[in-house]
Amino acid sequence: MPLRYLTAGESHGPALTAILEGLPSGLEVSAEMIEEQLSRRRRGFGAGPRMQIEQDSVRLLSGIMAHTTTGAPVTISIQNNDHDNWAGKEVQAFTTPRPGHADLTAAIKYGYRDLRPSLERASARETAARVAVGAICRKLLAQFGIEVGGYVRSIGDIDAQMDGIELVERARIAEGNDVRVPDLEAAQRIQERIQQVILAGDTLGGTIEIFALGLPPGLGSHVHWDRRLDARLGAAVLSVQAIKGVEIGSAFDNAKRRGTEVQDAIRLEGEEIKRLTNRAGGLEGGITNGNPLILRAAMKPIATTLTPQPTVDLLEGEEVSTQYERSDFCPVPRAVPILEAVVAFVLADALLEKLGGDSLEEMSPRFVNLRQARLSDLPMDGSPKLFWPQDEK
Ligand code: EPS
Repeated sequence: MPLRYLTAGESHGPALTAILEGLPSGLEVSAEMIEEQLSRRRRGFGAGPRMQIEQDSVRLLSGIMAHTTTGAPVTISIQNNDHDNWAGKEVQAFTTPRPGHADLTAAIKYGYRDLRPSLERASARETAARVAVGAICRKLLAQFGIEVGGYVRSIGDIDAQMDGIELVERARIAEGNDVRVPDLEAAQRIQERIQQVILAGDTLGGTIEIFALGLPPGLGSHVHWDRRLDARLGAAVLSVQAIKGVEIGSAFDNAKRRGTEVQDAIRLEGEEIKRLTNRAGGLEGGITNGNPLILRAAMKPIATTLTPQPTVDLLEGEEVSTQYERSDFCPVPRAVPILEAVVAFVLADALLEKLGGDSLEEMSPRFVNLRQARLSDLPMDGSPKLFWPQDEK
């Protein structure tokens, strides 16, 4: 893995920190471009009150000199403004785990005597650090003409209708409304539905579509499980809080059809090898094929509901109802930039793996010379071969 990152920080602690290591030198990075992505993450109908408190101002503490990466690890620090409301205050014991949250499982694992440490680190506040990391990865990808975008496909039982709308256009329309839905009629109904659910003291999940354009063919690998790009993308997407499902291309619909109905036929246009459809979502055998990458993620309705749910008070040892912890009601629109960020990280990693290079200067000519899906790049010798000679048994 050429590129890696770590995040640290508690939801109500002083700050979040991310360290991104493995970037080439020569990439221009600014706190402002990271803050731009962070402000996208704060915006979305169905967010909780905390988003009005957080400003997400970024400090870049290492790895950047004269606004340019040096190749050394980049440290990003994001202050938690809400920390001032917690610092020095006694916090009530929290002993009633929410079903569906890490409250109980993390306490079983780590032996906490109060459940707060579970939620402090499991909290989706942490995703601010990932969006910051992703902002830098996006910048790296953009140097090679690669763009990552996304939008909400459905919330609750309401689906957006977007047939015939190009991916970039979907993302543009989605960014223009507070639920990030590329269908304005559905967006309106979704806002109303979220409002109803908030009033009912409940939460809503949904599905999100992420795409990447401009990817060269040949990223990832078929040779081993942990090199397959679909596996790496799947792991990254499933690592995001409340994401419980992932699909590459039309995987679940393909699973209902016959083999001859779902493949993307290989055709020639001059010497260019073209695909007429993209049901595979841009990946074949764990490797990019040059078509747009398309993946979908399912986000569950989050566990923190105003309406009490059945649980156990671990202090009293009796069945009780959950107590409300301040939270979001429908974080699905806000998850779009988060998923874009984790996908951008995996793609930047795969690109660096392909190109090598410690500097952008080294990477650029290598990118231009990458093998493409065209006949002249794929000479075949046409002769028979003895792949497993008898004497080598
Ligand atoms: C979260 C609960 C809420 C959210 C938080 C994630 O925190 P609080 O209880 O402090 O209001 O606001 O998300 C963020 C702070 C953020 O930046 O996204 C949770 O339980 O995951």
